[in-house]
Amino acid sequence: MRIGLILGDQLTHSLASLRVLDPTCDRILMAEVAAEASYVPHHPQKIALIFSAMRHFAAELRNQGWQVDYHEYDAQSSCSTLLSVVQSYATEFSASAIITTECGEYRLQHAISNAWQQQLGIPVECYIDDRFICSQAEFAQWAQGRKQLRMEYFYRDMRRKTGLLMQGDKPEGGDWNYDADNRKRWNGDPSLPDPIAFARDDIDKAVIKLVTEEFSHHPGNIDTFEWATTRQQALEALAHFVRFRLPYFGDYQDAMAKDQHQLFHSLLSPYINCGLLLPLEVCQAALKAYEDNHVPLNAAEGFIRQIIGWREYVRGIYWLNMPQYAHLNKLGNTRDLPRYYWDGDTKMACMSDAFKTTFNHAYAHHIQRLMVTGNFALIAGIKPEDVCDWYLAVYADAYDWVELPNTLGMVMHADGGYLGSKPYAASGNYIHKMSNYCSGCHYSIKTSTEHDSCPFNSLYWHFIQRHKEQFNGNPRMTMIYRSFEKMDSGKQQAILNRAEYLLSHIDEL
Ligand code: FAD
Ligand code: DLZ
Ligand code: SF4
Repeated sequence: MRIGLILGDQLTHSLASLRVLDPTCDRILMAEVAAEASYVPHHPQKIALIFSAMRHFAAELRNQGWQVDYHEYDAQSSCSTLLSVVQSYATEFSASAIITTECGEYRLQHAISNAWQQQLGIPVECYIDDRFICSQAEFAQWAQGRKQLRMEYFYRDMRRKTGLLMQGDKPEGGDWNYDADNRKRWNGDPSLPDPIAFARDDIDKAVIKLVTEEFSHHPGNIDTFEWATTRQQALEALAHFVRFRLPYFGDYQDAMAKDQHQLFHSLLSPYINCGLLLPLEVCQAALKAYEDNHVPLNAAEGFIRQIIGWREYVRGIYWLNMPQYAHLNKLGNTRDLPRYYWDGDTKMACMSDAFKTTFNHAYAHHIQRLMVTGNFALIAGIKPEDVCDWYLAVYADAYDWVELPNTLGMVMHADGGYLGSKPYAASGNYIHKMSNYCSGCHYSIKTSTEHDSCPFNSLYWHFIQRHKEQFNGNPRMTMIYRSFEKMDSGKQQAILNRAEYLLSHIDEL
């Protein structure tokens, strides 16, 4: 008898390890444990989503005839780690081997591959997670010998590999990427569809009660829990997105609006990441909508690019570079994460709105993460490890393999430009152009040096000046340095003084 361990982000019926196991003689083990639920203060909604989806998945497996052992969360349990639960069941059933699928976190994968076999005294087999389109080995091969890794070229290979939006060997419509068409500001038109809602069953209710009792000290509200917790519901969320939001996804992908956290985004990442939906089936649904003339090419392409492009690319980078990647800090940042990242209380309207959706929904869309909270952390010089811990804790879709490269690489540029060629630093003008935040803000977007000037405006130039040595030679940044040099020296100094003041009062903004 073998034990198949299924983790909280492996809730897929076609999972590699499930294909190897035999329901007539093997057993499945799933476990809610304190070590996984508490190593960062995960948002209560993230824990509730994972626990409830795990319990529903276990019930589905039982219905299919599997023997499932399920360890429910118990703060008093002597089994507080995955290893201790596996140890206890392996002993109870005299298991001959443990069967696993590659997991999403270096920390756990390293322990499973390198220590568990010795600790358990039985073989531990680990199968490749083929829910991903590009395996770790394939990515390593793609990266080998390249001077620079760039998502765009990787993405084109994934288009060729999957055949998605391809006409023979040519991209549909003639171009690979329609990103230039995806930069509209949203002014209320088209109107937003109603969000999808799900009925809560007994499993959901029991989990929400448990999480309320055990994890209310973690940041975030549980009362506003709206996530799907079964594959069936996740499929409904996919269909709802494709029907109502995907048509405008491309146009408004970069837009932001106060109190509108979803806009035309899918909110599917938590389901794709925990296994309720497969990345390829999500892309195929978008492709079909394009083929049926329901959505334009820039919407289908933009959406598919995020999944077979960015999602697979960051995963490749993660596994190629761990564990040292997690400790990179190539800009030498030393500042602590400001208080408002945890309590949401700031006078900056854009940041306040991003925190509000984060705590209420365990979600913020990509541009809020990248250009608001991320941009601020970058230009204020916050320690990358603190920023990464925050993103890992507060979002329902956050798993180390995807959160870390996005935060440390894309946002914080702490890998020195390995993942992306240029830091995504911006002044308040970018936020003003893409949102309606600034008109209702305590700070003035129009100025940089006054006592009420937008903090982004001076911090941006402080960042640019502070890292002149690193970025001066970057051809994509030449224009930026020129425009600073063109300012008269009095203005330059006033901007830098204002930034210094803000940095020394950073918790008060
Ligand atoms: P949509 O805008 O509808 O996009 C569709 C899908 O594309 C997403 O569901 C997701 O699967 C994929 N996708 C889009 N962008 C990315 C990307 N950059 N990397 C990987 N997949 C992408 N995404 C996570 O899944 N988990 C994380 O922990 C995470 N942390 C992030 C941290 C920072 C600092 C930043 C800037 C981005 C992070 N992202 C993360 C990427 C992205 O912001 C989210 O995938 C997206 O906001 C999820 O919302 P959605 O499903 O509505 O996405
Ligand atoms: C995120 C998470 C949480 C909060 N809790 C559990 C858990 O109790 N049991 C479990 O198997 N998985 C959990 N997860 C997902 C894990 O973090 C995930 O298994 C690792 O990141 C490895 O991929
Ligand atoms: Fe954000 Fe500055 Fe606009 Fe205020 S003025 S909302 S701080 S960009």
